[in-house]
Amino acid sequence: MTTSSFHSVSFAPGERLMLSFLVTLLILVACVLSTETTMPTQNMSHKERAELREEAREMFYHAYHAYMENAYPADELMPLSCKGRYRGVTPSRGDMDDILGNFSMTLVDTLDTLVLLGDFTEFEHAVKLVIRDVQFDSDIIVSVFETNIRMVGGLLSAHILAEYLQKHADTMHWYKGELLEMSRELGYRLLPAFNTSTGIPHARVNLRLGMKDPLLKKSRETCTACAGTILLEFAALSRLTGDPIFEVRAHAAMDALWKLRHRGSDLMGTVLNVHSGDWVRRDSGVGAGIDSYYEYLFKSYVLLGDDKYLARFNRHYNAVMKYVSEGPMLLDVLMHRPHAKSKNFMDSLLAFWPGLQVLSGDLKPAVQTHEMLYQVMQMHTFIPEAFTVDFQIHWGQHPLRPEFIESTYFLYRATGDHHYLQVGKKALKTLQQHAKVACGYAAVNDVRTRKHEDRMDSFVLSETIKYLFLLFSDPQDLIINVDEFVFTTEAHLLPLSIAQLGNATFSFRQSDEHNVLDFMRTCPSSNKLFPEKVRKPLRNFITGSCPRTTAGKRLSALDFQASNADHLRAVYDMGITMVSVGDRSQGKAKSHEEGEMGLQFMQEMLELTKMQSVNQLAQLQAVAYATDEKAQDWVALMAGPSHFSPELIGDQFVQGDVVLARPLRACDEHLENAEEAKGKVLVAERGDCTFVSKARLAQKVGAAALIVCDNVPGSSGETQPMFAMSGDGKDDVLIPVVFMYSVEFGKLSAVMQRRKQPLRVRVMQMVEFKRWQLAKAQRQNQTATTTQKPDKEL
Ligand code: DMJ
Repeated sequence: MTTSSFHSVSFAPGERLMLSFLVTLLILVACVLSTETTMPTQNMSHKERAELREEAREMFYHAYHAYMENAYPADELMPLSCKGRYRGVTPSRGDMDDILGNFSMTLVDTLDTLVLLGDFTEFEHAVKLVIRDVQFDSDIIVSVFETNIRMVGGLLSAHILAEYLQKHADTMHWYKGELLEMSRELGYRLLPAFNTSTGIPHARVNLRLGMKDPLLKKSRETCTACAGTILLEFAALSRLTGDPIFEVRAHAAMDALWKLRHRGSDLMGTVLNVHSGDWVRRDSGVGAGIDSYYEYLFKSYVLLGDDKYLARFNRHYNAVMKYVSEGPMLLDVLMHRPHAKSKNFMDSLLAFWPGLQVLSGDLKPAVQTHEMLYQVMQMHTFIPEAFTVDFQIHWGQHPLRPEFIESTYFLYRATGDHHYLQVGKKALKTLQQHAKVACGYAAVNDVRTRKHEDRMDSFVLSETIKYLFLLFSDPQDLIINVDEFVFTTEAHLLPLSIAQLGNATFSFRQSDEHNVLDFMRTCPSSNKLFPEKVRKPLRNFITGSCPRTTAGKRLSALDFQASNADHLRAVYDMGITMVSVGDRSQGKAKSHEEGEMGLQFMQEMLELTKMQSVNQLAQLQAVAYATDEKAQDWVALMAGPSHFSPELIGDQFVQGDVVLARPLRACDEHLENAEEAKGKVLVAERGDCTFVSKARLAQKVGAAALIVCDNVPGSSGETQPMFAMSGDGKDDVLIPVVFMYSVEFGKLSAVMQRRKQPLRVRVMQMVEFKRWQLAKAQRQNQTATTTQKPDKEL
């Protein structure tokens, strides 16, 4: 995404206002800090930068040709099997496949990158292919959000650029707006999703049947980002076609979302009910589930010049900076209790935030968060999908996402600091070394093992490589002036001049020669904006590879992990003793201050126990089994909960024999041993498809519960934090689903192999298991002389 903040063209009044606003913000911040700036650490020569630009170009063609030659007209390339991924043909990955509509998504998503690369010949060829091959009348349920950002955005941007080339490159004279017609048709196919009582669109729609598909009958939940990332494309669609319906619907959805903010905190949750407007998940951050809602508020203001969106963005922004931002970190809170952190991990999607902060003029926190993310990247090679506040891996996948490179690009454009070129170089070389395969670029299944996945998302071409290419390009290397455009969340280009279009004919205006970069060269010098001063103190923010504990920082109850020895020590120093049977000595605080910290800790613990949904201790699950035939002695293995299945609380448990799914990953439509799985506790291995799709399959075959076991050898709940598996916002899974790391599952598996009979397990809450064991031990002590009664069933 970019705005008019760096070059000036012939601006209309609204645009001029935006330009001056953005520039003023940049100058203000820059002038305040320019007194103590230092020179950048390591400059990059023009030659090296040009070489990297060419390497980014080669990367593009490596991936693009791999897709075109082996996968087109499929939606995606599968880079390991070197073939196309087709919806309904390629084995399903569950709901993850909702992005696929058998409409050649990667090519559509990539069209405008071809223009940025200056490859008009291939662009023209690709546009002809899209017009000839792509059709939308399919009985397929797709994600409204993904179809909008990748397909509608891709078609619109390509249409705009095709007309631009007709005018400025004397080419494509045969083109008569076919892509715009296609985007209009696709827009109409998405519109049924907006027929809700709130005006907030459903998450999914059937391309042919609209909402009449019986599978969509129960549809009611969507994410904030899903509903709030429509306006840029729909406004462009309306203004270019002259049909107001799209823009009207998208504004209504934004208005409805705004009304749902928490009036006290000004924060939004992440999942909501489209009919009632009730929040389903009240976690509030800037990453998964909400990210591009904030982005579209700001960019809607930039593109359309409507002040209300700036005002809304500012309200949310202030709330985020007040409650979510903690130093360079961004940690989810509860929208209605914003002082309570709701997660102890961050997700990689939030890496877009510094880029948005740059555009809104708040450079300092952008530099800080970017620096933190850079260190996470250096520590783990890639930024993992989720990482803890200790910067340990929470979810190790890395699908070659663009967000961090996007922010790097905007920080470079705003500061001119060559540090960001060096960061980009590191990101580029890492992709080359660890993701490049013979047939494109493969996602990384786990950054620890760097094992590849048979997946190359369309955003690799439309965003990741595009932003790398832009980072290493000078404005004169590009055929278009990107500062005349807003980049959508999928990095598609929409011209700022759209603001002036009603039903009028769309036309480009020539840019004048006044260049805001000239101005930035004087005061302040862009080379001296925040280079070392802001970044340097953060260089050691992530210390070594060990989890940080209390050194200088109070351990909060939410961060506390009972399995972490450092945490136990810190808690002991605060005067809190973890009492176990046979050890009833009282803890004594080391010092008065630590005693107070202990009290605060206990208060937080009490607070947390009130909030079952975020209390990790209470959420910890157990897979328990009897060690003897009479079921007298039981042991429990640690397991994690899921966000999408019913929580086992109190004395609830599910009991059944353990059965391994065949195939073990349980990603296909059917299980070979479906009959055997009925009423049992099914085990499926992590990978190939989402947790929730495995759960749906287990439920379909009638399993009583599902255990998902990790696919990373050696992983253990003893050494890494337990997490709750994420779903997709729907609540149709009715059986308990728990996650076991490899070491814990290995123990279970060893017992299974030793037994002649099937192993019977109970899936339950760990706290409840402990309570049960404790009660049993006390009973045994009290009745040592009397006859032991059989253990009471839970
Ligand atoms: C892209 O499709 C878009 O950037 C979206 O807004 C969020 N995620 C992916 C890339 O990570």
